[in-house]
Amino acid sequence: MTATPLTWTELAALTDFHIDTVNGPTNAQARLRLFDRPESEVRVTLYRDHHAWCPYCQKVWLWLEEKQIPYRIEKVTMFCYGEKELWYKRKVPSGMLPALELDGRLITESDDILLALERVFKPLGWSMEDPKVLPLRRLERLLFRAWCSWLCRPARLPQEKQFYRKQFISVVAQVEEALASTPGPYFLEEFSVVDPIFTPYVERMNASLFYYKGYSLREENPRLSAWFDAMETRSTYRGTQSDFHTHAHDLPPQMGGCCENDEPQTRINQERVDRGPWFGLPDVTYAEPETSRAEALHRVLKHRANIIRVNPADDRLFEEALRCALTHMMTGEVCPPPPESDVALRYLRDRISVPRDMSIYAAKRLRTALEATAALAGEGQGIPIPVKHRRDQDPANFTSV
Ligand SMILES: N[C@@H](CCC(=O)N[C@@H](CS)C(=O)NCC(=O)O)C(=O)O
Repeated sequence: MTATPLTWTELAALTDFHIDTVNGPTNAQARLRLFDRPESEVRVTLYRDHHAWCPYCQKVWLWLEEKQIPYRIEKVTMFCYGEKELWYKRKVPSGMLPALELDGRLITESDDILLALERVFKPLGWSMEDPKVLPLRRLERLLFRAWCSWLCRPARLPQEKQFYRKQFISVVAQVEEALASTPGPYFLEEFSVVDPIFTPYVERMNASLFYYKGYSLREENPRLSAWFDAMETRSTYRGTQSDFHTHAHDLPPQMGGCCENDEPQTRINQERVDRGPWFGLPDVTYAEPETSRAEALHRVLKHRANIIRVNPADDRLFEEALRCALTHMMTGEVCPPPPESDVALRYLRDRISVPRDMSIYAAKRLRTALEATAALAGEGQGIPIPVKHRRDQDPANFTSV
């Protein structure tokens, strides 16, 4: 059945999605986290990036959420997507993130931040300096360097290509061994600081190697797979978790470029991450929450004026096309968009950022609806996503209006 697009008022009536950003589950929108304690108990301010792309910020963010330490969040722009705020450059002249204030004392460097936090609020399981933790921290850095080499170093000779791949896989084997050495799914006997230390880059490795190398870290390594599954049982991780599309396109400017190989599997994976279907990708395995469509709709409604304004298409054309996509997402009915709105719909499809905008399943629902609706208008793709910078994601366009 084909439908005419619902009005904004009719759409708004289809969602009652709400989360308590302050006391509810971990979420990317919060500016204050209290965990049901009085605001007077806040001793910590975390400075992290607007888009939740910075891996070192994610590590500290997860630690604070796991320990339920009341804290404030101040968001800062990364060089790759906009102008660094002057007030932040005065505080941290290098502009580097994360930074944290603890009782008014400024600390930079994520490891120093965690050390300072655990001195005041007690360790998360084991101390960063515990003899059990130190070798695992070194292993994480070893894995990080092997990943950087494989992902970012242009390999021309066939031996070079194999060398970086093999080097990475041999470090992954050590990670598998470390995970196998304890009875549970985590790095130590229980969930601990080691898990947030591994999380940010292992998540980015899973996404980037799938997209640029045709290699599925999560599916090819049983212990890491069980570790990801265990992490996904935690609302803290779910609140910070990103998806393949976001990382595949946020990493190139941050890493100085990502080198894709010419394996057929890489092409297949790229097609899937960019054009769907997004359900079933190994970026998430927990069951989809019933609220994912309502969440996606709620988030679009909140930012709809800016979403329409920043889209390169004519505002009226895109406004109607967007209502068609949302109508389809909420009712399942086919809702043909205006002619020539395919490019505009795909422009938005390619710029949903997880978890900044919405959670992973909400984003899959929205991408799916945008693509299905765009396909009714044509095959035009959106303006390509830049690889040297992401100024197309400048938060100034969303915070100043
Ligand atoms: N060793 C530092 C590394 C921090 C770092 O590299 N931060 C990057 C983001 S991931 C940064 O702030 N770059 C400046 C920018 O992108 O604006 C730490 O552990 O905190």
